[in-house]
Amino acid sequence: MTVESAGEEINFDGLVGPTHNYAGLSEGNLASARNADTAARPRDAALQGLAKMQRLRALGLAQGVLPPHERPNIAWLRSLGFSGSDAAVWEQAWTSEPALARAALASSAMWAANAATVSPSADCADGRLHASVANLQTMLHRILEAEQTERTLRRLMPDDSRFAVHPALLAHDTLSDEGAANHMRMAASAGAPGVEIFVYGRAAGEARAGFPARQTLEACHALARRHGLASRAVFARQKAGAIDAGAFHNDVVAVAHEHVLFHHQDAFDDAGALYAEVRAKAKGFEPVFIETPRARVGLEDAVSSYLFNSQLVRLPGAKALTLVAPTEVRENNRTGSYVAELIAQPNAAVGHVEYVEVRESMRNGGGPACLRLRIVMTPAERAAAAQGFFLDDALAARLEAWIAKHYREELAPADLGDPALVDETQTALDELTRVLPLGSDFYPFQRA
Ligand code: SUG
Repeated sequence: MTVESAGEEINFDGLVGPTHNYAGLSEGNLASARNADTAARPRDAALQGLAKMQRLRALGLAQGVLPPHERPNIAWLRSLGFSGSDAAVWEQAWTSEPALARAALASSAMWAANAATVSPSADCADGRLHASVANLQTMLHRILEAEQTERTLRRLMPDDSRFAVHPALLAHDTLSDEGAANHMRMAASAGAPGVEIFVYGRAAGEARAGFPARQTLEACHALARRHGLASRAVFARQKAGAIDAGAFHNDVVAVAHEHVLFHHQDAFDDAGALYAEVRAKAKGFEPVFIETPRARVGLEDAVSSYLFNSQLVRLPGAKALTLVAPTEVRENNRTGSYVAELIAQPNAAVGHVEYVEVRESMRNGGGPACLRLRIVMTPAERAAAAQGFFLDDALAARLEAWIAKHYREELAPADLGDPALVDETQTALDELTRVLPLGSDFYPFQRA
């Protein structure tokens, strides 16, 4: 193995927060709308996420974990004029401004694919690993994540000589950015220099009917410039019909790893042009494009099963890639049989499937791939990163005990305004700052 190909992809999953609930906040996300105002199970949700992380570790992959954010977001509610004790702030907000209160409660930071866009050092002009926090400006509840996410990534990657953590782009419609959910990378191996594909739904100023297009071309350009990608960057437009069918992020209809891009026929406006540009820029590998025909799997089945929101990974020593798919794919006859056929082909690029259960997250439109942020690190970068974010059995056991101790079994719509939630979640998060290397001033309530 050459030095430059020694990098390893590490999945950093967002830990589901104690206020996981279904508030129907995301227009264009069909699962979020369908399950609005139903009861959520925060403890199960967090345990399902942790079990998925442990499963990938058991398969031989490196795994990290990112902390939930403080919710309800009391500091933000105070900035809107609510006052008194934290519990009083929450109670007043819930009764007088339910739309704002719901945004302040969302546990959406769990979908770490939206935390940032990450370029491995092998791709970046200055030889550092670059990460740009996403502004998530399309949805009110998500725009609140950027500041805390930046804090997290700086804790994880503290050494400026190796890591460049960029703050979010200005939160404006022109620079709308949803992070790695609209970014794919192809390379001979995870650590080798690659081609980075930025997928956008619209250019700034373009009028669009239908569901919101959350990523602009201008944001993609800015990220590629900041990261110093030069000619490694490729820009592809998402098909409007995919967005309107519920693919609010590209990772609902496409996923790439190493030399393989697996996507739905209706994912991109011009798949042919994308293939040609990737082929022209690919160094040291022959790209493999697996396009799923709409006649075989319609967009509706792709979106409801989350077939493409799978993780594509290479297990140690494996010749072919493995698809880590949600169990909903197996439960749908069309997607289940399609995957069975795909992996049975001779010399299949994707040769194995592992089904994982993340049902609570799926009910809000977050599959296995939404829950993770991929960061390729060289051995030296990994050594320079904060070690306490890497999952091992001891940390998993501590997190499991922490979840069991602090998380409610159920959060029904009628429970959400409960002022006791504030103290409960702050106590839990305060304890978490001693389980993960966050420090005693990580959360806003700790600094108040
Ligand atoms: O932004 N759902 C998230 C799901 C994000 C999935 N991420 C990726 N595709 N990478 C969203 O729409 C729903 C919250 C609610 O309705 O309670 C929500 O925010």
